[in-house]
Amino acid sequence: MKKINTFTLAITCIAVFGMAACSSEPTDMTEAGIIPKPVSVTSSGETFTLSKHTDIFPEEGSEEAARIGQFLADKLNPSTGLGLAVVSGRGKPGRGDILLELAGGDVELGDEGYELTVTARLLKITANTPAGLFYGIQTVRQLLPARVEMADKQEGPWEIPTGTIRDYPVYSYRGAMRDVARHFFGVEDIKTFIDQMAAYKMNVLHMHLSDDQGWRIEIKSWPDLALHGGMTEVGGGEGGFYTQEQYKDIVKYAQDRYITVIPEIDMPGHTNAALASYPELNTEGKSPELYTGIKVGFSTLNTRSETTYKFIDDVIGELASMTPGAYIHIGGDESLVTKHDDYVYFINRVQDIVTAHGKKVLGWDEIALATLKPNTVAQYWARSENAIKCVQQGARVLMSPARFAYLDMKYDSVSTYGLNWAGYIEVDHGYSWDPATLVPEITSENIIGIEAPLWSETVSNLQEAEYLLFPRLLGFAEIGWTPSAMRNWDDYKVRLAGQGKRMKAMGISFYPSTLVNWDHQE
Ligand code: TNX
Repeated sequence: MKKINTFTLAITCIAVFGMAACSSEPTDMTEAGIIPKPVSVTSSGETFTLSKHTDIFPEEGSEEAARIGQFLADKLNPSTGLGLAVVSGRGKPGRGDILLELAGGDVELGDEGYELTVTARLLKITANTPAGLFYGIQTVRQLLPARVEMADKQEGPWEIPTGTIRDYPVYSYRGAMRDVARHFFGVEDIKTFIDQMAAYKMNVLHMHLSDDQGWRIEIKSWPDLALHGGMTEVGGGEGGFYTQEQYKDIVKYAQDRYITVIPEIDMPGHTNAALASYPELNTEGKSPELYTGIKVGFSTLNTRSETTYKFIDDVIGELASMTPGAYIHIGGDESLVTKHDDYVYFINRVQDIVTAHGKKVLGWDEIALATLKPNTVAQYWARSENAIKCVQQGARVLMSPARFAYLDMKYDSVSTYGLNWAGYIEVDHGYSWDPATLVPEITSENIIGIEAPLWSETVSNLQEAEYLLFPRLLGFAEIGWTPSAMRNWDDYKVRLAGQGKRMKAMGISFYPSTLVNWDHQE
């Protein structure tokens, strides 16, 4: 029945207006299938159309709004071919234009929210902050046909259903982690991922920069960390590292997309690459060989040597100077060969070092064994008793429960890549949990947000990584953004199906879970 109606409509359209004016695109904004699901969507049943006359008007006097306007133009121009331009400070928006307004004062929208008002005449995004405008733009992308995401020119029309969206996130920390230590991923791969995160309104990229198998960031005062410690990876490949210039480029690229990079140096365990590079960091004063296997828990820095703390002070100092964000991640997981007292002493001293460099500490949940500073955050991955201990000390928690949020777990027993020590995580399982109720003792006031880590023991290139990342990342983005009362799998799986053609258009090699009725048609 629906098909016949659409067909009849199309015929009528062609007869009355000619092809260009008509299409079967939905004009109901509530059916756009946006991920993360917005807080409220009200449809008004008309259509706004982008044309070659469309201009983008950013808030006058705001360079950042102008930059966001340009970001939108650069996203839409290749596929639409419309040559949208940003027209700072000239004239008034007219029919078919886009307005980016920094208003302030709408308390409900907060620091990251936006209101999108689309009429047949005008598309307007209002926000208190540039970040809010940026997220509004990501929503606009999803209101356009999926082919807008293609890199080359596509056929129009470029229509958007009219209505109003008011939208803001539940959590201020919506993160993903990339392990570039087990297998190295170059700058371009990471930038691609940053763009993908931004499309789904995620705002923190945690970079796991060192582990037993590799040290991936140039440290000028200890050059062999990268030069020697970075020269291999799991399986014995050539590894690699980021020069400080390259790392700063990643940080800036992320910052331009409202994503904060949090660097992690994992210690005192997971340090074989550092130990192999400098004998004086070892308890025995002797360096081990580089390591290319995937065992964990066998290495430790010498926690009772001042050389170790000089080393950490130098490393954290160089990292802090390249880190605009508030946090440095100190790892702290699986230090199985570090004695308990040594571990506690070490974590306490490293917290002081990080604080002295003006940053706050993030660490895996084991750090709860130490005396946490009030602004330290523990990342819950394995043991709820650790996370509870952290909350009891007045610190807060970042939720990354391995059995739901680990992107390196296989989807099922026949998955091509991944591990399964925390179980299989099919797309529905990864989506269907609530950070605020998972551990009864940890409530939303204790939680800064959610992060989904991708450990890279089993993946060594972009396509392999994307197989594990997508489509699950979209679910984690939604858990971080959308109120849990508005989320359920049956509704989500239909929206996710619609994202299939978008991910395809963006060039993402996602895992086509059979739980989702993928909609590849455009
Ligand atoms: C546990 S999660 C680890 C990592 C491994 C991961 C593999 C965590 C803090 N430690 O070293 O890569 O499992 O899933």
